[in-house]
Amino acid sequence: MPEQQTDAVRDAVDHFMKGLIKRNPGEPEFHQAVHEVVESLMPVVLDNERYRQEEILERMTEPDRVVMFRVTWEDDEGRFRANRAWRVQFNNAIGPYKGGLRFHPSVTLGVLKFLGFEQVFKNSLTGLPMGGAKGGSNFNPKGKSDHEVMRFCHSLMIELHRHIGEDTDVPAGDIGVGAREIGYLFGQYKRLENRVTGILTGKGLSFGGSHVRTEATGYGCVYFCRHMLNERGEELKGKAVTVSGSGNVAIYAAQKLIALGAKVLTLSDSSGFVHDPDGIGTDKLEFIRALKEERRGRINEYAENFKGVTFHKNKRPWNVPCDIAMPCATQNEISATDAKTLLDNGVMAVCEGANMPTTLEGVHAFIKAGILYAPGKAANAGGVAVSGLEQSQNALRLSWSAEEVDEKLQTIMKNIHAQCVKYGKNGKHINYVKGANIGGFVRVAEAMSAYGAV
Ligand code: NDP
Ligand code: 2IT
Repeated sequence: MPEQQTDAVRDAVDHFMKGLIKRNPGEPEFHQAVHEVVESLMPVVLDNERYRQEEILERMTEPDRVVMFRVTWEDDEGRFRANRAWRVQFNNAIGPYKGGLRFHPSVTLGVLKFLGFEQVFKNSLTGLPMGGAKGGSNFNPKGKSDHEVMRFCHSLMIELHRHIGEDTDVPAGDIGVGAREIGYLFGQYKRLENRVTGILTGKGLSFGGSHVRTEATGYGCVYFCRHMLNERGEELKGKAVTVSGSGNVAIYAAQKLIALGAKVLTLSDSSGFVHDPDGIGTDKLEFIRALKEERRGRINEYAENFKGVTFHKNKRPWNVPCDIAMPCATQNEISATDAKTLLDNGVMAVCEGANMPTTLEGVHAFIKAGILYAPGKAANAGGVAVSGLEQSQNALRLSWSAEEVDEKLQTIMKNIHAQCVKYGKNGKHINYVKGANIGGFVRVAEAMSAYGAV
């Protein structure tokens, strides 16, 4: 059974959270991300005089720097439009800032702070020299033409280029930012700085991108899931899996699940989910990949094109009975009720491709039930890990083969799993949340401590 929090730990967490909420009002996602981490770290900090004296938790929850700026661009009708953009440079104790850019109307400073904070721990877990950051804009790419997206990206980079650099801060993609956007952003940086250098990752293969970066988050998540199952003497083959999302992470998670013999029952987008009781096969997945990567369609077209498939409007896939759930869309997509439904239906593993897809109540329910539950900062670290490998290849001015990169990705996911086991094992049970949080924390804390009052 998972261990209980002592009264002293609970009081210290409550006290810490009161201060954090007061200092960061109106940022519920940031509060949630910090709360989950602090629950794991408080016993470690209470036990360590140096960490307390150096206010390590207080410093780690305060971003190093936040840049906020206006992005003005011209739409296809010649109207001027303005959006807000940010770069949250959270912590560079162990390497240059690293983390994606998100373009979505729901983007706020609080959302980017939660993502930047999570990124610090995730990047540390990879073992690579990467600090944590996140950025993005409330720009909505849906319904915009390629030219509009290009003008937006070019305008955004006119400001962002001053704040990034291969040894300073290296952005990448996230929701709404894929190969197309990275191309426009990189081209504008190159023009402004007259330097061709690895200042973004997720680049096209023809201009410094890495093999397997596109697939890395989804593949890495499945590799992590396989390690968790093996820990219990189980295997992926034959398991029924519900996947949410149908973007970069979901598609390549599904592809690897299918390749390893699992049955993928669902995919989703913001309009609802599709349920295919026969399992989504390689051909059917290719249909969805093309539909989504070319930004043409909505997920219900899948149900219209294949027999026996149902579309569930405005619903999430968590009431479909499964062995494994892999949320790969967005934050807080598994509510406390969804978590209960998954548990009632006998789910054995929940492996997060998305960042913070489970509410704190849901996280507590999974941990209490003792199922295999992998938080995003461990399970989805494959994406940023291959971004780190892209930086290495750029610095060396060479390119590794897909096989070489995939092998390195597999090793990194194995090491992250081992760290979760090292710090999260309690008898037969492994608390992957605690394991990931402490595993990610130690390196950053030691580096911050070494620098003195910085
Ligand atoms: P994409 O933009 O490629 O795809 C996002 C998917 O999630 C789409 O299917 C989208 O549906 C759906 N979605 C987005 N917002 C919502 C919402 N509010 N409600 C319901 N569905 C939604 O993004 P990614 O696949 O790159 O990212 C997915 C998740 O994985 C995010 O949490 C991201 O932070 C995380 N992640 C991404 C990494 C990467 O390398 N790309 C690395 C690690 C984590 P629709 O098309 O209708 O908007
Ligand atoms: O959340 C994430 O880890 C990402 N969006 C990828 C970040 C990166 O720099 O590749």
